[in-house]
Amino acid sequence: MKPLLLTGIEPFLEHRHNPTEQIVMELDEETIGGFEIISRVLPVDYERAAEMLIEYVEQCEPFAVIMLGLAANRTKITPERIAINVNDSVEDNAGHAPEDQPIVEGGPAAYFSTLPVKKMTDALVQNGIPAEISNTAGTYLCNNVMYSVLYALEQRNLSIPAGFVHVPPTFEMTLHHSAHTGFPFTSIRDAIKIMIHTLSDLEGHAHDHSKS
Ligand code: PCA
Repeated sequence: MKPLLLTGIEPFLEHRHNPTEQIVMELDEETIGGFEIISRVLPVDYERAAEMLIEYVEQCEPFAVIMLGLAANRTKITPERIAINVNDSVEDNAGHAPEDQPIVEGGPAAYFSTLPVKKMTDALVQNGIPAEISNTAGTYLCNNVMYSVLYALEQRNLSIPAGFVHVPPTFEMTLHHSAHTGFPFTSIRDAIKIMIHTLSDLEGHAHDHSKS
């Protein structure tokens, strides 16, 4: 079966939970849309996250990579269209707070997601889940890992679809942040499954021996 690498991220800043961590662990080793889900959780650490992610890609040679992260101020599921070559943020969990730093010195200004973001968004809306494409993944860790993996895939000449999806906070999280709007956890999890299904009819991959 075709492996699909699904990553979540650990809690950060004032957030005591990161729903993406629980979602990916719940979906680990499940079969969804003909894919075997391989889940990993990334640290909120500029020096380790991208490196770990690229290592996971090399280890499991996935058909596709879907990275998930929390965007606490968003009210929809937002597949990211683009990642930019900048780290500029508040502190990560290790205390790094980069200002205006390139992720890759001399690297391209940006990479487009190679996931079918429009199709994913449309599928969510058709299933009654609020979703829209986002045109900025920010300049914090999520943008960093998305840019880094797309750069690494290009360097290695690998045409593995990869991209990032930000999810809104859950109901439970909004108990502590009344300004935010929460999503039921199960709806976020369903949304991830729906998006994975949209990858089923993408071109076969070298590691897919089950299809001609
Ligand atoms: N969201 C943050 C970092 C970790 C996460 O889940 C971001 O959007 O960069």
